[in-house]
Amino acid sequence: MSRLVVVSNRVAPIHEGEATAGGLAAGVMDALRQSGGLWFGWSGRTLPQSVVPPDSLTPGSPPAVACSGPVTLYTTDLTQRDYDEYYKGFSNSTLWPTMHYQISLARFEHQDYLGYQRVNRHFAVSLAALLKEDDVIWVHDYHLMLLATALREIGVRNRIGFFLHVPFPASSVFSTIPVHAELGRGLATFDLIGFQTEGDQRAFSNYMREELQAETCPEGHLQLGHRVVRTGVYPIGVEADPLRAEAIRGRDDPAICDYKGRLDQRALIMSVERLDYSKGLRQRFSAFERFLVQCPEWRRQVEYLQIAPPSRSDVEAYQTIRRELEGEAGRINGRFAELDWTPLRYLNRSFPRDQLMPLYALAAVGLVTPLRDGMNLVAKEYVAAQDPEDPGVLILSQFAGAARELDGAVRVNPHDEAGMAYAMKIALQMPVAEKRDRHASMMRSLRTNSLDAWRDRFLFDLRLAEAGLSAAA
Ligand code: GDG
Repeated sequence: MSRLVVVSNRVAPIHEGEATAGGLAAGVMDALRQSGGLWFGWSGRTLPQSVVPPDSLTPGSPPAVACSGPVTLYTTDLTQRDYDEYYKGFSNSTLWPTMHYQISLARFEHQDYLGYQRVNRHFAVSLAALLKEDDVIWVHDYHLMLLATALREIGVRNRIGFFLHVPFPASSVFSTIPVHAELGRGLATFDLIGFQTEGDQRAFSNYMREELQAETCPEGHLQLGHRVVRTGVYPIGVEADPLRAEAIRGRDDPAICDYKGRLDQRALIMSVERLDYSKGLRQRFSAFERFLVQCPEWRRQVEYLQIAPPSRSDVEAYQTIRRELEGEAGRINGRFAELDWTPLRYLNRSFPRDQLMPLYALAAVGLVTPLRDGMNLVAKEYVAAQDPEDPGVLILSQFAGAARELDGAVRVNPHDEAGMAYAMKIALQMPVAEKRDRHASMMRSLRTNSLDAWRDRFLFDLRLAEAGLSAAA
């Protein structure tokens, strides 16, 4: 079997149990541990410009190596300028907001795009030095849309697949990016492009037809010039049984026992995510406030725990949302708290995974209400961690990719604060028999769309795809 080579912006922390607050790292590391292989990405270090050759291309420079069981990690450094232009600039200030329909937050600077092209080329050159002839290359996410083009330009002939973890937006939204056509053609250079949902796949096909004049071939693939562009839907999953086992093990953790004692029979509503404007925290805080106003009988009976580790904190939009949430949390607690009750516990830090799972299991309600989300692994982890005999209720945004599969969730529109407040009431009052039915149905879907299934189905299709050796027209 050919070796698997995974490429993503960052590689996960090497040691098991180290907190990673990102879905890609969690999913890819678990998937790679099973199959073994090589994982290449940025080390997280930035070097001052002065120690790096002028355009930061360092062909042949050996990247650092580390091993974690069957997974070998190779990393490369970036310069401060690479970081500012490629990562903070084009990836996280142009692409991320646009892919999540937040075009009013998107900023485009041509210089940033040049940095994005440069780092994609830098990744290609460093990676090429590590490749064997029959390696299968699996590239992850929006930071690396130009990587296949860059690899083909330097003569790499291996199969190259791409998986987009975030949504692919409507054509009219994606085309607001001034260089959208180069990105579209860059994506079309991969031998297989994987999406989280059929909606994302459809949006991409529409974009390719409307903006790049691609055509649909009789077999259903897209044709762009002479290239056949293959796409597929591969919803990322979780491994349910280990998560439940972790939830059970963690029940005896002193911190968890202590917290359970302090909850004192109150129902726990819980949310976890990176502090990101796409996750709908502001709307959720307002919905919780509405719930407390409209259901005074639940005051003192409930606590809302929001875990939100800071993310991308040097991007302005993230500083703004953080300030707003701190203000809102203080205001809501100021309005409703009693001497012996704080309604909203807002924690700006990450938790080790072995504490997160028992906390999920403790929560009567898992509140997952992103404005847009490629999939949302927290929703799936919450379901997996529950006791099947007495499960909690998942409240889930209709705009999370996971909503396609998790039909037992109470579905909400995250822009409808009154609707979310009502959903909290319904969830807290739900009879146990209904909770069990809903949970069982969601567990069936978790088992069908497991993490292993995600990896195996993508790689099966990629191995079948022919390596297209020319760049897209
Ligand atoms: C992207 C897409 C897609 C969070 N806080 C802590 C912590 N986490 C872990 C969660 C979960 C992961 O991070 C978050 O994954 P999500 O899927 O919810 O969201 P993104 O980070 O935005 O991920 C997303 C995903 O990629 C995979 O394709 O689903 O749509 O945006 O695993 O548990 N983990 C620990 N401490 C924390 O405080 N240990």
